[in-house]
Amino acid sequence: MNIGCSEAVGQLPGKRLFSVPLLVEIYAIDGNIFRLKINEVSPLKSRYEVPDVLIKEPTMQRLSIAQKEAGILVLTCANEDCKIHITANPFQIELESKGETVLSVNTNGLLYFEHLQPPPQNSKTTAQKKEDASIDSSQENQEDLGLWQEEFGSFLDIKANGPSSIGLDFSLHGCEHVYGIPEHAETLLLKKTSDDDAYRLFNLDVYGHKIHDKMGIYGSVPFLLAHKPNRTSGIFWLNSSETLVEINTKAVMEHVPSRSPPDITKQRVVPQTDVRWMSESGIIDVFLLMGPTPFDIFKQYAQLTGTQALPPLFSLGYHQCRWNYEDEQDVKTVDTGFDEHDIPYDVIWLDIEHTEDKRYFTWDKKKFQHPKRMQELLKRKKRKLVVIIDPHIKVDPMYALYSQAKKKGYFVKNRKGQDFEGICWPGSSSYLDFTNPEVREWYADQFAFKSYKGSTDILFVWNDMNEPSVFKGAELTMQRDAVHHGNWEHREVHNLYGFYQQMATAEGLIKRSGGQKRPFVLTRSFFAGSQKYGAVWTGDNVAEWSYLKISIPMLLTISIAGISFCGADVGGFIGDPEPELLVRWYQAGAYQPFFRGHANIESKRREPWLFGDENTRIIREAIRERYTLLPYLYSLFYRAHTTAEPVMRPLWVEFPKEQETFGVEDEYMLGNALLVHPVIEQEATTVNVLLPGSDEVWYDFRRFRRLDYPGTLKIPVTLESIPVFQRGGSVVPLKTTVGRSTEWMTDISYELRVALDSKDFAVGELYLDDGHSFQYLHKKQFLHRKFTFHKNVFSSSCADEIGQYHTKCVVERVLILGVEKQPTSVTVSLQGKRDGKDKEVVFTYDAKTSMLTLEKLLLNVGADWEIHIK
Ligand code: MIG
Repeated sequence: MNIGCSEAVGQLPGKRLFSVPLLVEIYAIDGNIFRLKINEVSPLKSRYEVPDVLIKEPTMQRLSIAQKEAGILVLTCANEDCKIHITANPFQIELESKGETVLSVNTNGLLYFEHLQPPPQNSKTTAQKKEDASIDSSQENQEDLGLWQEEFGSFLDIKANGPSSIGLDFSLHGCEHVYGIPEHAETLLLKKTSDDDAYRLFNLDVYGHKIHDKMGIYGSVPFLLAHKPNRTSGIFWLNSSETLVEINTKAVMEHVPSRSPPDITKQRVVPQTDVRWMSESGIIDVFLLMGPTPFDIFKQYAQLTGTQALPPLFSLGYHQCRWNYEDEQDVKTVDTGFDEHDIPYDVIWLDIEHTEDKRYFTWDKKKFQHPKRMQELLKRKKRKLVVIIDPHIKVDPMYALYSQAKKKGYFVKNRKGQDFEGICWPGSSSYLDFTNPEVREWYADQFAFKSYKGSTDILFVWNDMNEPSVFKGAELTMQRDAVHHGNWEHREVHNLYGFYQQMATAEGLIKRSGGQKRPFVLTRSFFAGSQKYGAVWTGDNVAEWSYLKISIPMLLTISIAGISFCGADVGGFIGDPEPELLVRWYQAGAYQPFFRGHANIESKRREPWLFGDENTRIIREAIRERYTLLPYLYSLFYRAHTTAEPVMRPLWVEFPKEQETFGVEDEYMLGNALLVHPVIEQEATTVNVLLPGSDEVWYDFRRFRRLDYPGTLKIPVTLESIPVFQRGGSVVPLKTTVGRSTEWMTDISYELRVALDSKDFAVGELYLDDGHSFQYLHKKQFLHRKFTFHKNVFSSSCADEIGQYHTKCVVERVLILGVEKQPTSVTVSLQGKRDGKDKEVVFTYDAKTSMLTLEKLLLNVGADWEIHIK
């Protein structure tokens, strides 16, 4: 609904005050979301509105007018739970849900909108002329010009449209805990900002980025979550130019409505968080997500930007990377090393040195003479290859990719209209303009087997340097006045550049398989919605304990901002980890969504077996544990894909009423069943683990012991320990053993880990499909099973009748934790075979751990069955 006009005041060069009308639009969107759009009614040129991030035009709901008087408008939503109060003077909007004011807009009056103006010196001045022409040196003109061009060191940024920034403030009532807006090497809980210290969203290549810094690094998701015990809400600021976010929490007096006596209003002190967003350009387009639960927020955000793509199963295995694996022999030796040391792994990676002088899509002719042969070897071992493909293209007329793109005009231009050239790995380079759909299509075609010589269907892709990184550029990135498709300046689309490259790459991989296979693409730069195209990692971290520690809140923040498939370089990219740190990092990574060991070109070799037998053994254990956990992880990814639940979640998401969890960032939940507290301190002998929830029961995931008292426990640890706890009430599906890679494990049987809650109940699920194709989607070839323990019956039933998938795989073992006394008999009955012949089951009971073990079950994982315990 267009609710009227506000005004932006501006100044013409001649110092004449004038104002332009703004159009304010408010929409109610299905699913408890509001959208607020503010733009000039008739800007001199159209202003940038972020395309391609929303997965569809949101479905709008009717708003009806509940009250209308001079300067006041009250609107109600169809369900009448929500009300919007709008006042004209001062311009403010309040969103109310179920009688509670959740969020208000412009409370601090910080709405601003630099409307477009004609350039100074009237019409005869164009950006180009300004650069070289001698400029009227009167002070007035200098000031005006100052708004049209800015110096960054030796760089001059000429703004084609002049100043065009925007900003607005929001107040979150009753909230003092806010989260989100990755990417920063920062705590999970967002901090108050002081002057010059706003959270910055501006994608940059920051080698060895500092910890506890609000400056932007590789990716940006302008999505903030606010939480208080009875409600989670969210603000999604859809803008891809440089954005700053200021946060201020304060205590305010709130009126408590009381009925009797009517004229006495009580007051109480409540927290309030004010969040101010500012962007360099574009329009104000903001989505206000009303929750009320954390999972509602995730759904609402996914409704706008999409869910996590379902990864191919192999990509959830362990990845071995380094800058660089030198040549084919090196690849072969490392690959064999894993077998010799009995360590599973799925993917070996090649960094930039594998190419012919950093010409992507090519191979170094000496070191990688027979790329296909190398891939065939890996394929026989049921493993994959990932190669790096950066967005910069070497300026070299002999390089087909370059000359074609040049001829077609596919590069980003500089402000003079020539191809932008910057320095990057290959030397002088131009940058593909991925914002152009035609360029993306062409780029996607480069992945076709016949175009990409030496590639096979086990080759997948890694997009790096896509902030974009430009050596010797201002802040190591592209000039803001570079020009993209549609004549948009780089400043408008900056934070979207990496998003588009990953989009085009993922499309290319799908296309080359004739639409059959799921892609895998890792990207360093990302934006809201990148989850649809693959995985992200946190870039160039350092082999120091502090970076291991910060990786947890960084990944949690990325996860709640919609991108579940994320990880940090295991071991730390820069430098050389001491063995203890490396071991601890493997243990942490084994329980994180994307699990890749990586190292800098200057770092010593660090394949898992290079640190002595004992460390090799412990790393092997951690990686093997990851592989046994894959059925659970894969099922979590299916949930992320279908219902937008983050795989890795902050504790508060699972325990939204427990205040003590709100700031926890040294442990987290993996799904709703496992609490993980990685050891991140050097020479730790104990860790303090918070097991939340007063009526929860927790079990040690590896020793099965029941931990009777929730609260903070001091848990002794050795170098082998990975403190993981299973929540009572859950069932976790595992594999009984591991294979050399995920593909070797298809037929390995399952173990179900059942952990009873205080009511002797548990429920869990398993998702299963072929692991690599889109048949789960197009032909519904999948299994989705539900396991329930209730009244001493453990049963397997179908969770989704639509899915069909044939498997010979069986459940071999069931471990039930928290069984009070030894049963006298355990029998199993297969549904549909009710011939009265229930089979006896072999069981053992351990009174010390109160664990019941059922073995040699051989129950088909797709069948319905019941196990009766008496
Ligand atoms: O700054 O391609 O973050 O993972 O190994 C160096 C070489 C460029 C940065 C990536 C890193 C990768 C490296 N790249």
